[in-house]
Amino acid sequence: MSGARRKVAVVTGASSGIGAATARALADAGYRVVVGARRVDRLEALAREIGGIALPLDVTDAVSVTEFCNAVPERLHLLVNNAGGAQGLEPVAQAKDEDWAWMYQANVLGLMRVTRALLPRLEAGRGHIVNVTSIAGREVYPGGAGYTAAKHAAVAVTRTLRLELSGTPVRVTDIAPGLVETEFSVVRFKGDSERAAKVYQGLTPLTAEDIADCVVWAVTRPAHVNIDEIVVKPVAQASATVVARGAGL
Ligand code: 8X3
Repeated sequence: MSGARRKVAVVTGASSGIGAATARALADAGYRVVVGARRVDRLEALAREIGGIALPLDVTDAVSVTEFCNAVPERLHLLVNNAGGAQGLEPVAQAKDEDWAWMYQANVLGLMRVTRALLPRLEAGRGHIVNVTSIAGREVYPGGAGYTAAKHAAVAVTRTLRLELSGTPVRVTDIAPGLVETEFSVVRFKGDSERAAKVYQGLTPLTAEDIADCVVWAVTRPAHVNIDEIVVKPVAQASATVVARGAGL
């Protein structure tokens, strides 16, 4: 398809994991993809690979979001708010202000800022907003309060947006993954890859590509179909805390 006629997608947090896999899958599905993240070297390699556009983006920084959104092409059809993450697994009694502040910035304020800036273009393009939240937006677990509270907020923002966009053609989808093996836990445990690996031991976790599949499926339904939410977990995971490790699953 010629560049001019291809639909345009923005994917945030696209330098690795779910974001990068989603950018690849959308490019395969025919989208021209604008990828945003802090790690520009990785982003540029990805953009070269998929014939997309790499733009620096730190969703926790309002100025960076403005610069990013100003550089996004005027024609826009899809926004995938994927940037986010967890920091720490301390109980509330030992909660660290800086971890909580970062989680709210990355998972909630960042999502709001990018969405707010790109909404007029999405409305003009009869677009679609996909927010990658988490089962942590539906459940809680010990040590997870900062992250689960932020993801619950992201889910609330997503649901609110669907109400506010009623009567417009813009679709709003929430993709809520469980255990996906990416850099998520390495970031949560601040570089402790041994501790991070244990999170995925004794089961077959989801891959970033499994989530990208969900995104592509949701956005390729006919224009009158809104997939409100997809909750997706490994077969071995029944809930955030009930995980059948060592069951051969
Ligand atoms: C990640 C899922 O259960 O580790 O979003 O919080 S969980």
